[in-house]
Amino acid sequence: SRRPIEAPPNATWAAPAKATSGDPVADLREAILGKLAYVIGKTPATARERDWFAATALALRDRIVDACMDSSAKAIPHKRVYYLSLEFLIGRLLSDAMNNLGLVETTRAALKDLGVDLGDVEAAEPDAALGNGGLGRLAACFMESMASLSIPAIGYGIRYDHGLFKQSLEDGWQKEAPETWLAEGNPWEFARPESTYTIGFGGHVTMSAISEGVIRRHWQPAETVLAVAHDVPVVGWRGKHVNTLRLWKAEAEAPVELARFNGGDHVGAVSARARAEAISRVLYPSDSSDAGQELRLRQEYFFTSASLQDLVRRHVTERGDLRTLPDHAAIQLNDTHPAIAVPELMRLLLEDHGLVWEDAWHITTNTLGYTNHTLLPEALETWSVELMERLLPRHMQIIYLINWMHLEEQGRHGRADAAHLASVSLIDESHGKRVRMGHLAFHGARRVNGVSALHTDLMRSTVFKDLHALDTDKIVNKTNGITFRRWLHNANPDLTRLAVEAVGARVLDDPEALQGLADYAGDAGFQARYAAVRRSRKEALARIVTDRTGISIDPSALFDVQIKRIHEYKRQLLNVVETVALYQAIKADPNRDWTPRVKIFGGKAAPSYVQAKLIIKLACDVAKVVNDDPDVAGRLKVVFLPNYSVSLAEAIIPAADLSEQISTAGMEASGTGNMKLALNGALTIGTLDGANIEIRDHVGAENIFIFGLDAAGVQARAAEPGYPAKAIAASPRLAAALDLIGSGGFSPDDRSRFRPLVDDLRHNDRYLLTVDFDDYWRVQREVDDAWNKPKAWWRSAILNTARMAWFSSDRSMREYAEEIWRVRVG
Ligand code: B1H
Repeated sequence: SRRPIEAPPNATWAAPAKATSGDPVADLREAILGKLAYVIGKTPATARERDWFAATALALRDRIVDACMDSSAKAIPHKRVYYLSLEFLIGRLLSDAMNNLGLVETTRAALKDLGVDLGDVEAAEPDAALGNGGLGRLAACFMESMASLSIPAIGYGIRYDHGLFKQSLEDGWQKEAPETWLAEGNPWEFARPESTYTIGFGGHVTMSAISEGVIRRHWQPAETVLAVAHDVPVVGWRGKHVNTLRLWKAEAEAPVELARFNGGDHVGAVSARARAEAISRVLYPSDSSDAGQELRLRQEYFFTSASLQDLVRRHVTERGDLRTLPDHAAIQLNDTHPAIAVPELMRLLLEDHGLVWEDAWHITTNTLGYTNHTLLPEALETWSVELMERLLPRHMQIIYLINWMHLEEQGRHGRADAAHLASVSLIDESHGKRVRMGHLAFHGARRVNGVSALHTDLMRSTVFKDLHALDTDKIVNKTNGITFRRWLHNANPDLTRLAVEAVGARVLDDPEALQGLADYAGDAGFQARYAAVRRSRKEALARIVTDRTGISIDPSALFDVQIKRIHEYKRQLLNVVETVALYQAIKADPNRDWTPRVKIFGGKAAPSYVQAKLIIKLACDVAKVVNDDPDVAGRLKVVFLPNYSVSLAEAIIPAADLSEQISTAGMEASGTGNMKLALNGALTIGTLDGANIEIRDHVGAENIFIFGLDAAGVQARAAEPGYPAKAIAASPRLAAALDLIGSGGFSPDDRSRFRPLVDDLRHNDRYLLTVDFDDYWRVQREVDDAWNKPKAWWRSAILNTARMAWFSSDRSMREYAEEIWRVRVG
């Protein structure tokens, strides 16, 4: 059933450049065999699935290179987008590459000739998990969309040896193990040692007078590290355009200090190497929280400096004069992680290229764009001035100078009052001196964007209020999107085939064609086929669940899914408490016609996030009790699927009936899982937060389940003292569920285990779980009733698929291209 969709044949599309036999299957088969023998060094008899994967990837990479040579043979593009991101959560690339090259069926047949199953080969590809969650996955979707829209772009990031940790559950407790995606190499990448840059750290700044009154400053770093480029080609839809994801690997200038080695210090001789290579060793596993350590700042500066040096060099080679950089380059900062780009670009222009300050500042502020992804105070990056002075002394000087001019400017506009200056200053002096990276990026960028309409409004009215007032055109909204090639065509080929049959193959090129499905929403025959697709995906997921957890689930039950990083603001705990209340209700009234449900959770907690790990443990402990209780058998099951990842998401999303998007209003900047689930026809139960609001506007209020306080309501209620106690007192159902959890009802081996969670809800409840609980319960029961009216349910599901077209990341990228980057599409 993973028979993907082949787009209509196109004569010039993905044709191999080399001499061919005229039989595409035979050509690809021979190419794969050639890679297996001459690159991998194996025969079909000795090859493992992983070897077949590598051989297949290498054969397809050749086709991408052919397409690439075609597109780069074209003239130098007028303008390029440079997307700087500390994270690219790519997942697997094989099905993306095959699908975009139109070679899914060809590859399947070629492998079949060799006695190999394509599905097994796909499963042998490790996920490239170079990101934590939504922010990193967004960068991956944007890269795919830019390639598909033929927007010339280079993504810049870090080639982490170890991506996001592997999660296992030991008796319900999260355990982390290192992720090792590169253990057997990466067949997609090209190492480019000729593109290596030197990155400095520490040291001091010297001055020289170049003429009377003109002083130049020069940074003399104490330590240098090399950044070596590794390129992964990103092929767009129908193989028409190929972009590059350039990931930097850190290497030492001298791999061994021979003098030390010869002196007998064999370990010390390689210690500088270990220190250098540590920079690209491992992804920080924090999502929506500030990592804060020195190594993190080293990572941020390392990849930002390498990327800017690379693009400046390219510009000088192609155009000669750096003054035209804004005409030919748009640099997008994915959150503040690359915000050091502001002083670094200034430094390169001033020191390496001899420009004067005014020109350098003009170039910088007309080239950079900054995307904000969160307003949570604990996630807003700041770096202590002390650390910055030690690690990046020249940058700290430049930041001080930028800030001095910025604050002077306020004075000229009659805004020299201390409160205003403190609010717009790039330096926070309220608890030690710290550089506000959000303010720095804001001030250094031509455009600043939020990632959903609500989030952008909140940027204007809260964190960036005073900066916004200085230039009300600077903040723009760019609601997130997802690439339909991965999240519909590849993840759900059966649903895609159904859509193609209903509205035509045009839907593969233009998601707006999905709107045509609305005509079939009430059609009994179409509903039956749509439901059958869902059923088959649920059966497949049920097998995965049994495989990985030993729990058996019934595919005819409602699959209620919450998959995302574990975070208090995302309120997995609200879902678990509701599960407990439902469990109690079923036990109290077992003969009612309860709607059978399977609650499915997936997600990782940051390793140091104690509360989040306890929430996972609670979900697992509740699962154990509920799944073993014959009183609720056939009506309620609870599953926590370990090691949630992009590839697991691809299996879960097509099988979901209900999508949980229940964050405290105002706290989830956008969400993108919400879009993937709704596109695949899961109905959303959610708050008026992030992009949920726009999803409601598109799918229609009658096709989504909205509950709880809105962002304004949250602000107002959070200001009322004692709100949790009041809410609990007003809700016997909530009180009973909390009592059972808090008294050890799910942890007989340690009755006080969950007291910290329950006590926090009773006395603190920063995320207003207690306040939203009753409304959540009420709407969940509406979901139960709706599930029992299948005609209306499937109508809503089909309308969700039909009306999610706008959430394609192609739309997002077109908007960025027009309004931020001013670059031509196509
Ligand atoms: C998002 C992050 C994030 N917002 C810090 N912020 C990180 C912050 O390693 N760190 O320190 C890592 C990630 N991630 C997410 O971005 C938002 O929470 C989502 O709502 C949004 O959909 C996504 C993409 O815009």
